[in-house]
Amino acid sequence: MQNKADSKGISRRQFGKIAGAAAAGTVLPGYALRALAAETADQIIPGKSAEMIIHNAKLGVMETPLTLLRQYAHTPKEILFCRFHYPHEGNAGWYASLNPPKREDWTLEIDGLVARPRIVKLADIEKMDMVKRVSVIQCAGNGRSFYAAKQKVGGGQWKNGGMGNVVWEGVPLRHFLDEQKVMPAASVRWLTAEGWDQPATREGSDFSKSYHIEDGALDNAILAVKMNGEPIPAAHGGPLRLIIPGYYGNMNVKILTKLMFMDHQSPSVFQSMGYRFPNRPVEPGQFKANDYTLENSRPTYAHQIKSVIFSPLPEDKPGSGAVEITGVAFNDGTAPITSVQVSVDGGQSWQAATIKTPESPWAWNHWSLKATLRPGTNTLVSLATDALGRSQPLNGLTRWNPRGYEWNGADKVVINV
Ligand SMILES: Nc1nc2c(c(=O)[nH]1)N[C@H]1C(S)=C(S)[C@@H](COP(=O)(O)O)O[C@H]1N2
Ligand SMILES: [Mo]
Repeated sequence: MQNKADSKGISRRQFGKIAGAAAAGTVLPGYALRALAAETADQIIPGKSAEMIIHNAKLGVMETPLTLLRQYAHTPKEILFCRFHYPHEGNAGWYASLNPPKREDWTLEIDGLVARPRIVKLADIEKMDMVKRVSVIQCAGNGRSFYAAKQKVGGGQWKNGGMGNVVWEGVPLRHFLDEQKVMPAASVRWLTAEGWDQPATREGSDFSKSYHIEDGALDNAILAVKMNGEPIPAAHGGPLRLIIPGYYGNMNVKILTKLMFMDHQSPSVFQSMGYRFPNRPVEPGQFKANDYTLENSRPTYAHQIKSVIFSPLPEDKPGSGAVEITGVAFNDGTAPITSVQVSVDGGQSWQAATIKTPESPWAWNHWSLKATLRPGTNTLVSLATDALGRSQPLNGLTRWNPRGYEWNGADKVVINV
């Protein structure tokens, strides 16, 4: 039997195992029972829309259907995609058992190669001057399912809904980076961020991520305390989250507890093995999911330029004739998006869309154009380019990689009229 995820996010094989064990009278961990019982996303993470697409109930991984995502300029917490890496057991359900300390007890530890390691209270961070960053948060695995046209890769089969456009507010990271000035600069090369969540087993790797201290993206990074004008919900990393605008989701450590200044990067598998992209193009079979080394690959840091068609979608069932095609485009924020070309005939002819000025360099660029749909099959394609000349591959499969990251192929929507 195929290990295919059903709507509950548990694979059929897993379901069989869990159900079989239950029948045999085995005591199941709480999270497994709940995963079995959970029908909809709101039962997994309270407050989430029941319409979310569940990729993994046990880990709280869920995607936003585009029909919901396209309705909001700023993605509300109820529908923002969610990704965690550890199941949390407990009688109250995994989300409740994630149970991070209360806001008033929250601290950030600053440690490593600093002259004065210290513990900063969240309350003190909140007294500092705040800045806003409107930025796209996107899982590096967003679009992974499209690689299946070459060869399916393991992991959540994300379509385009593993992203959102969010208003973050917090204290510039620079303030804390200046700490490193007290040590010989040459020895301090990496900043490592760690979250409150812990692996289920002692051998498990902590979710920690490292960044080059000199990395320019850190200049725009903030220690965020607000999301869309409210305290960040725990599911999205509250009360304190590192936000590096323009960087893939995994680099935006949630429920942040620790910043470490180091002369090496984190040994966590999430830094050394996971969330990496091969330095050279690879073909299925040639390079495997465990072949990654620090030398043959790089971390999934900056967003690749990308566009996504929001409307029309097949479920809109448009008729033939005039139609407005809309969508969004974004990149890593280091250069403006200069064009979005759109085709309704599978790429034979192209038209330029009108791009609305984005709210920030890292935010969605909304684009639209008027086109005509004909009876039969209409293959809509969108292709963004930025001021640095960076563009999306027409065929995203050329960037196939064994962990299925950084999909940014020209977006395609097939509409049968
Ligand atoms: N502490 C912690 N931070 C984390 C993760 C995690 O599992 N634990 N997952 C990362 C990944 S892979 C992604 S895509 C984003 C998801 O952010 P969201 O759940 O707020 O959408 O959080 C990142 N930060
Ligand atoms: Mo992710």
